[in-house]
Amino acid sequence: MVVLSKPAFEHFSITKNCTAAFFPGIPLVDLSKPDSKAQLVNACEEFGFFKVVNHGVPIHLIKELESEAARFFSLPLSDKAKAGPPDPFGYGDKRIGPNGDVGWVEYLLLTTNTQPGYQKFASIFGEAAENFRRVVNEYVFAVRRMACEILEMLADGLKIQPRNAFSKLLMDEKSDSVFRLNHYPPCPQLQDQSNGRNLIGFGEHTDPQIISVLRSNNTSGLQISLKDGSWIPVPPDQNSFFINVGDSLQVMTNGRFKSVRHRVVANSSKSRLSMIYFGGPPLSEKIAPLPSLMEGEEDSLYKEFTWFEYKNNAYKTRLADNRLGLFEKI
Ligand code: GA4
Repeated sequence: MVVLSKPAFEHFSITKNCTAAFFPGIPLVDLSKPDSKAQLVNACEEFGFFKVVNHGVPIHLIKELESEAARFFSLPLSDKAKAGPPDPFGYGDKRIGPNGDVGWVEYLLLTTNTQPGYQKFASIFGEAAENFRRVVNEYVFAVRRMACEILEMLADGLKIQPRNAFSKLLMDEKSDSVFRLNHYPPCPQLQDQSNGRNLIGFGEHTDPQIISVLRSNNTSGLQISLKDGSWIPVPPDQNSFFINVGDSLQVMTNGRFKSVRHRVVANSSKSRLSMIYFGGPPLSEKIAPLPSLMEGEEDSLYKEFTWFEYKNNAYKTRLADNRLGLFEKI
C-alpha cells in the first residue's frame, strides 16, 4: 500500500552521537505535488523542519545574492565593522545577541521593513550598496511569497479559515520580519582535534518568529534536534530551501506544530554561507492559538502575549534558553 500523505525522505547517514533508533531522513516536500499539504502538516508535527523543492524562487536571484554576500564578507574586517555593532541590526562578528553567546560566524542582520539596517551598510558600500540592497529586497520578496504559500497550504491542511490566517502576518506592512546573512569561515584547527569535538558556528536555539526560510551553499554544518534530544546533520542542498517552524507558529497551533531546535557546527575546510528570512508578525499582534484549531474544551497551552512582549523577552535570554517556557501555562 502507498501512503500518500507521508513526506518523502532523503537518504542520509546517522552520525555516531545520534541516539535516534530510527530516523527516516529530512522530510522532503515537492510544492508542485497535489498531496503536499498533508506532507507539510506531517513534517511540521513530527520535526518542525523540512526541505522544499519546486519552490519557485529564481536560481539567478539566489546566485546574485550569494555573490553580493560573498563580496561583503571578503572585505577587510575594518570595513565590515563600519556596519556594526549589531544593535540588533548591522554587522556582527562572533558575538550573537546581547547576552554573551559566541560562535564561529560573522553575519549581517537586517530588518525587512524599515531603513536603519540599510543606512548602515550604505555608508561603507557607497553606490555598490544600491545593488546589494536591490538584490536583498528582490530575494526577500520572492522568499516571503514562498513562505506565504507554504503557510496557506498549512492552513488548508489544518482546515483553518481564512487560509491567510498565518500568511497575512508576514504580508502586513508592519510585519516584524528579519533577514540574516551568515558566513561561517573554515576552521583549520578543527582538523587537529582527534577527539571529534564540534566547534559551534551558531549555538543551539529555536527561532522566535512564525517561519524561517533558509538557503545555504553546499557546505554542511546545520543540524536539527529530534524529540529525543539527538542531533541530526542536515545534508546541504544549494538548490532547495529548508523551512523551520518558529515558536510563534507552535503557539498559534497550540503545540501541534513543533518549533525545531537547531544549530550549526563549524567546518574544517569549507566556508559556509547561509541566508535566512525570518517571517514575523507585527509587534502589536497577539500570539495565541487560532480559535478554529481549538477543538471542544481544548485549552490554550500558553498565556496570552504580544509579539512585542515575546521578542522583548527573547533579547534578555541566551540562545539555548527555552523562551516559550515563560509563557507556558503550568
Ligand atoms: C535567533 C533567530 C534569529 O537569528 C534572530 C536571533 C537574535 C539575534 O541574533 O539578534 C537572537 C536569537 C535569534 C534568539 C535569542 C536572542 C535574540 C540572539 C539572542 C541571543 C535574529 C532572532 O530573531 O532571534
